[in-house]
Amino acid sequence: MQHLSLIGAPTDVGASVLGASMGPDAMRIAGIAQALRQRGLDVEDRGNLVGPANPQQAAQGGFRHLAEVTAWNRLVFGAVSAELSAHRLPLLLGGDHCLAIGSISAVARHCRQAGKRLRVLWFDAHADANTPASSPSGNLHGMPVACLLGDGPADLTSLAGPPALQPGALCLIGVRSVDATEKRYVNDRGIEVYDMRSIDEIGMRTVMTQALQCVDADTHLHVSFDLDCLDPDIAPGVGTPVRGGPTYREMQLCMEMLADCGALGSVDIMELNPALDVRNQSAELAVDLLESLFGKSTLMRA
Ligand code: 4U7
Ligand code: MN
Ligand code: MN
Ligand code: MN
Repeated sequence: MQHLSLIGAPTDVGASVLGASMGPDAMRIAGIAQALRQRGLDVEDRGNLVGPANPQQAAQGGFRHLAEVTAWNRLVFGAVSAELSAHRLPLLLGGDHCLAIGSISAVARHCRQAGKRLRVLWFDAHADANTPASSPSGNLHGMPVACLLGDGPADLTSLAGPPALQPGALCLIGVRSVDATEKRYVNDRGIEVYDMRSIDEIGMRTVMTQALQCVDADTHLHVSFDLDCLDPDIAPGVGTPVRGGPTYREMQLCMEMLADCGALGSVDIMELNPALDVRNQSAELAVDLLESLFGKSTLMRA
């Protein structure tokens, strides 16, 4: 039996649009724990972390709310580390995407200790690869990729000691809104990217086959899922929607292929904003996709 722990991180300190702080409870209301238990998983809901409030201040020195973002990421780092040590799969319920710094830093340290190779698939409409120098907004939810690669404020880049990720460990999927400086950042480092054009051209099946090519029995696969990756027609409940994302069927296939690879070790499900949602449909979609990620398929397969 697979053991899974839900960790709620109810904050929007890394974003400018308020409301992602309500994401964890909206996913609970959509029945996340029950749905995963029905998949035969042992699910513990650890409740919500308690961190600093959103001070809603302007950027200082290139960042907004660096102290609060750091405090929240330390909490996430501790909570994710505890679950990994207990051999449980941490499922982080966001909260804005800056919190992936804490969760992936914890996963990276765990992989170093366990001698596992880390592979991170980052599903997002955005590249999240701004640095304080390049960020147009100062919002830290636009910087986690750079922070995890070691480019950002020391408080956030050194949570796990050395930088959490090497560029080759990372793969961005679903990208369609990238700032010019981010484009250069991602290309200069040779980061693997499947943007919407590549999904259009080669299809989600080939994208996922290639993205999972290096995954083997010694790999810990981390999925960091920003719900704005999905087309806003099906997932309107996000703070930074961008039209032209993957369809329901494309994302189902993607989740089923991830389930089949058998290497899933940790998950972030981020940026759900119930204040912008329509009758909780984006939360329900998130739960539906998670069911597929944890092995629900239409028919029995050999
Ligand atoms: B999310 C943005 F400028 N790039 O840095 C920025 F377009 O976690 C958006 O993917 C960031 O939702 C979006 O502020 C962050 C902007
Ligand atoms: Mn995004
Ligand atoms: Mn993001
Ligand atoms: Mn967003």
